[in-house]
Amino acid sequence: MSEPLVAGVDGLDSAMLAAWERDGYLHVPGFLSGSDLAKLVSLVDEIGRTPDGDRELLQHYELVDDEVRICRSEHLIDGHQLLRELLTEGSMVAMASQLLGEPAVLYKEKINYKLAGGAGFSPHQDAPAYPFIDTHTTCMLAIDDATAINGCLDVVSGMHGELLPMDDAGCIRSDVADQMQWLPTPIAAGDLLWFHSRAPHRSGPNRSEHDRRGLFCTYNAASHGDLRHRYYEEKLEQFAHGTEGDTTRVSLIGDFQGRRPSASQIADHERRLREQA
Ligand SMILES: O=C(O)CCC(=O)C(=O)O
Repeated sequence: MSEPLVAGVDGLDSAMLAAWERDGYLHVPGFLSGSDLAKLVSLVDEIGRTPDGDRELLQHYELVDDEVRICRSEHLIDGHQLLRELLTEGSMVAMASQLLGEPAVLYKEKINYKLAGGAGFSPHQDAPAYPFIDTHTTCMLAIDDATAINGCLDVVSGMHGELLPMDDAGCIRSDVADQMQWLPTPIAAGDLLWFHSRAPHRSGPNRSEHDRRGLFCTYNAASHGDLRHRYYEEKLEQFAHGTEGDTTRVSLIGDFQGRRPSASQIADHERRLREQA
C-alpha cells in the first residue's frame, strides 16, 4: 500500500477567500513538491499509457500531427488509491469546503494532458457541462509548469455571478467572449488554480515541445448530494447517443478543440499500448 502524498498547503486564509469571492478564481502555490510531486507525475504517466476501460478509466484521444495522443483521462479514483486519498481526504477537500462555504464532496475528476502540440479549449463556463446543480468549484493541480506558450488557463475576473450567452456548442458566444478581459494564469508544477464553475475560462494549444498536464478535480456542496456516480452515468449515456464530429468530444459541452481520431486509429493505438505493457 503506497504512502499518501503530503501537501504543502492545508487551508486558505481570509485574504485568499476574499480574492476568491472577488475574482472567482484563486492561485495557491506550492501544494505539492519534491518526491510527492514526482510520485504524482509518474502515476499520471502510467494512467496516460493505460487502455480505455482498464482500472475503470475513461480515456479520450486527439490527433496531433496525425498521431493518436491521449488528451483526457477521467473517472480516476476508483482504480487509483493514491488519487482517491488525495482528492477525497485531507487538504484538497478541506479547501473546496472553504470555497463552497460548507462541506464539499467530489463531483468528478480528470487529467487534461495537453501534450506538446495538443489542442486548446474554447471560452466557456463549466456550469452548463455539470448537470443536476448550479454551483461547483474546480481545482487544477499542475503536473507540469503551465505557461502562456504551452496553454495555461486564461480566466476573466469577477464574472462568476451568472451564466453568459452560449453558442450551439455550449461555449460562450464569440461576440461576448471577444469583449472580455482575459488574463493568462501561468502556474508552476505542484501549484493549484481553483476556479468557480461560472468563471469564464479558455486555453490555447500547446505551442511548446513539452507537455502541459493538469489534474482537475471538481467539488460540490455535500448538502446537494454525492453526485459523482450520477454524473458519469449521465455522461456515458449522452456519449453513447452523441453524434460523431471532427473534434474529440470530452465534455457535455463542445469546448475541446482537438481533432478526433477514427475508431480504428484508437484501436491500433491501444493495441500497441497493450503490447508495450
Ligand atoms: O486543460 C485546459 O487547458 C482547459 C481545461 C478546461 O477548461 C476544461 O476542462 O473545462
